[in-house]
Amino acid sequence: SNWTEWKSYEDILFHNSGDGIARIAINRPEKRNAFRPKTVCEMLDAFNLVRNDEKIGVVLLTGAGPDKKGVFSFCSGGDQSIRGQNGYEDDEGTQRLNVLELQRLIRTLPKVVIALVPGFAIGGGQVLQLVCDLSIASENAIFGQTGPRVGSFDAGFGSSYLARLVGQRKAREIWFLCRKYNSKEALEMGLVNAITKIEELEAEGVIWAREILRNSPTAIRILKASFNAECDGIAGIQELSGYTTQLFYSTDEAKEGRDAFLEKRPPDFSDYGWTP
Ligand code: 2NE
Repeated sequence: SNWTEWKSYEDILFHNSGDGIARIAINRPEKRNAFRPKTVCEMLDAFNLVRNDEKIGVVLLTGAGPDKKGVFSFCSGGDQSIRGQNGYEDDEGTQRLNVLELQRLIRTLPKVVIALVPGFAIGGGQVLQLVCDLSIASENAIFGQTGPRVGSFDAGFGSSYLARLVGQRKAREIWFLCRKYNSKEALEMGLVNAITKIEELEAEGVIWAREILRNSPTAIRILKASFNAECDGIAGIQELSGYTTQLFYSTDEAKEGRDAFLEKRPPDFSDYGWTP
């Protein structure tokens, strides 16, 4: 792809392919792409720009690299060096756990988010790849949770949604033992969709993105909402039902209701049947 920089940030790279794909890369390779509140704020900003751009249908979320030693990472979770009493400390001294907002934004984004995992996906970084719609890993990728070892946990999507993907037994193993898993194991347990050579990871992501972009945006958007609805309770149903409201607004039947109100007359729905 012919990537051009969309917006310049400190902790992330943000590019646009010009043909429907955005690329967001966490860019702290010397810290295995651990995130601090600023990193997350920048990702929230980039994802919001993507959300509002009608030309973008697919986002590739990845980790920049390698570091000076040649090690690639997707993300190693929260930056433990700035972890405080109530979260992760930002430059103003406020403690935040804003990665939870990012998880929700990725899930409710009405576009497809593909994680490209070029190396470590650990802790909150594993959860970020988990909440993406699809995930492609390089052969060297390593997955795992560390919470119970470092005094943390993600009992939201990080556990419940993990269990939906890999089953209750495996999810409990992953969290209780804090082991690491290679990409083959991740594929076998349903944590990722595919494995590629690291040199081909981005190209493979672009191939998947282009295949998706050939399809109907509305169909994909509603399917994503329906996959979410099954897990996300009333918030999930709200997302799905909101899209049906949008579609309904385009019908003459719905327009009759609006027009009758504006014209201060009773609505006449007699032209519209009770479809079987
Ligand atoms: C990722 C892993 C397994 C890589 O191991 P290795 O041996 O390849 O690298 P190393 O030497 O551990 O790390 C390289 C540099 O990156 C820093 C390290 O401190 C080290 O720095 P220097 O010694 O070179 O100065 N680094 C790596 N991960 C970091 C992190 N998360 N925060 C700050 N610095 C980090 C290995 O590095 C590892 O296990 N990392 C920690 C993984 C972890 O425990 N993450 C936090 C889980 S909790 C969480 O993410 C979370 C949550 O549970 C709930 C809500 C929100 C977040």
